[in-house]
Amino acid sequence: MGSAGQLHMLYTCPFCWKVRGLLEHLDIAHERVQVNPMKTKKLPSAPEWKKVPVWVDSNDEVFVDSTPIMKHIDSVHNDGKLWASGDEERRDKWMEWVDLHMSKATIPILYGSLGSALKTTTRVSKLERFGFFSKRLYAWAGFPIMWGIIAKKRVKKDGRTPKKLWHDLLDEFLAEIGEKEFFGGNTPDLIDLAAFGYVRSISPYPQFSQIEEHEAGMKWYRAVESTLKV
Ligand SMILES: N[C@@H](CCC(=O)N[C@@H](CS)C(=O)NCC(=O)O)C(=O)O
Repeated sequence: MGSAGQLHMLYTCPFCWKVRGLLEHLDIAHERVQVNPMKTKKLPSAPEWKKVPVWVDSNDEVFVDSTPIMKHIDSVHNDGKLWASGDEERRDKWMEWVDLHMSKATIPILYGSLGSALKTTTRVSKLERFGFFSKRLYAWAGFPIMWGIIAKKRVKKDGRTPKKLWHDLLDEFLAEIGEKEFFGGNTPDLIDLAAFGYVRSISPYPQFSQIEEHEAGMKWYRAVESTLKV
């Protein structure tokens, strides 16, 4: 089977993890282009859109923004079955909830304390395809910026520890799932895969153990993971 398209991505970007999970769940052959974090101006969607993920399909058509990309891939390659729902109001509300709350919770857990910010930036500088100089620049300049400027403000504003924040989010999400195994019922749908992508984006870091302590959350997470064809 030929490639369905190219995913232009950063390895550590949570929005890219959302799309990657979907592609793996549907077992869609594709190419991954790991971009240099300092060169998002060179993306096929630039200059209008300088963010990853960017999806370029086999006809060279360009799609941007992770949730619209997921809906597009599901509709073209899966008859829209993961987005179809008997209760569109519930679906739309929770997709918005996932994108609003889970996306904001990744920075606090990764960069919210001096120690974790240092661990994360060291790991990011190894995982991403930086250039020779930008790798070194990021490794020492990235962490005070992420920790001192961005993460500290967010943690303070929220008031909870990053771990408590994640456990609360998982509680809320699982309460909505109720007795079923997934948000989508007996099988994951696009909401499960989006939420899964945000959680999975923490998995390359030692801080993931704080999320692993949420037993019910991990049960759901591992269940979604077991549907991926990787
Ligand atoms: N709403 C977008 C957000 C994407 C996003 O913010 N990506 C970050 C990386 S995690 C990025 O590319 N930032 C580069 C920039 O803003 O110049 C999505 O869901 O795809």
